[in-house]
Amino acid sequence: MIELYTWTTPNGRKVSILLEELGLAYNAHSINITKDEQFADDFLKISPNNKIPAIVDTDNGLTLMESGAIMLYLAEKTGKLMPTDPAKRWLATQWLMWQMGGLGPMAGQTHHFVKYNPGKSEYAEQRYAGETRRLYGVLDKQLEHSEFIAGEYSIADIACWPWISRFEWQGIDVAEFPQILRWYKTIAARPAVVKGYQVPAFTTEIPMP
Ligand SMILES: N[C@@H](CCC(=O)N[C@@H](CS)C(=O)NCC(=O)O)C(=O)O
Repeated sequence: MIELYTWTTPNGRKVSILLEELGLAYNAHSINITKDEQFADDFLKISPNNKIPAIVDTDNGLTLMESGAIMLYLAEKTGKLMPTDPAKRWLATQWLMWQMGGLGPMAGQTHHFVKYNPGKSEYAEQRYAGETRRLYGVLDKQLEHSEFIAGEYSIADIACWPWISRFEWQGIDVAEFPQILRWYKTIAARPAVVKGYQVPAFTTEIPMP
């Protein structure tokens, strides 16, 4: 059984969507980061960086933070959603790292400055919104050649998709990125994505461009 500690954010949804796709049994525990629950002592034992998501695998007692590490772990545990062909496997790993080091942090800063603190720093708003837009262009180009990011549907897609689902917060018109639009809608229609999006609580329907 997987104990998932999460909140309704892109990083949290990456893991709940993956768990739904894998069909693994799990319990979702709310860590409400708007009420500082991520700083509670009990949670820090699981997630020393005081951020969601984190998991405990009760099959073996393993505790993990960092969504990218959690995704790799769950894919390896089940042998699913990570290509077995070495070249494709590394392609999926490359794009997972691209999400972890690029799309997630840049889009996250765009949310911070553009959505939640508009007018505080014009430089930061332009810097992060511009970088997020550039990353959309990079992803759109990758999707020109294949249906999914690494050819077949994988954890790379599941890592990126919840960040793209915040396109409204990022001031992005997804129609400007036709390959992302196609890819986004295909993934949004998957039953596991529809279900995993609403963990640990219903917020809104999946935004549709
Ligand atoms: N690199 C981490 C980032 C996790 C992260 O930034 N989580 C946010 C929510 S999406 C959080 O818990 N924020 C609470 C805080 O910063 O205090 C991961 O991918 O798991």
